[in-house]
Amino acid sequence: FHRSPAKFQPFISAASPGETWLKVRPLKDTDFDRGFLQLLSQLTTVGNVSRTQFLTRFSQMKASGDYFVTVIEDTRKNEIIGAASLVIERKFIHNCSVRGRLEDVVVNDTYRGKQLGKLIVVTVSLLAEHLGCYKMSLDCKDKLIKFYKSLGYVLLPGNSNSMTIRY
Ligand code: 16G
Repeated sequence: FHRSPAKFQPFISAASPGETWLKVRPLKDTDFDRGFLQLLSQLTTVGNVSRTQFLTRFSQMKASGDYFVTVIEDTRKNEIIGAASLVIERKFIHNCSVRGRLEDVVVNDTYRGKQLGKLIVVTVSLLAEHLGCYKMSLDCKDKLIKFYKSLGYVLLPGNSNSMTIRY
């Protein structure tokens, strides 16, 4: 009886991401030199962000205490190959609760098939839960709905239409 090997993906976690040379960890200053911004440019426009601009923005994020940027590093190549951010939004509602937003999820497209997208989204989602978020939300392209559904995210028809105004 032949079964697809894809159904028998090994168990992976942030502590054990499937390959000894992959590391899941928080973003750090030196990731500017590990291609962090080049990775983000696989998601959308990054622009010409200088080292100083990167460091200033990152230190603002850290000072606020509400940004948790998680990355996957390929330690063989000294390169960032995956990233996802949790942004905490403070509320009055739900007993002054906090809401999580999953942002800027990207995995280098040459690392497909290693379940790294799942790994980084699950890692950041667990972090949101751990930090007391009452819900976690995201915006994504149509083609990624299936992926996020497989990780437990749901579309709420009629209830939570995402709307945008661009400047
Ligand atoms: C996607 C991202 C969002 C990112 C945006 C950039 C996820 C879950 N969603 O919606 O975080 O900021 O793309 O696209 O990663 P934009 O440049 O059109 O705003």
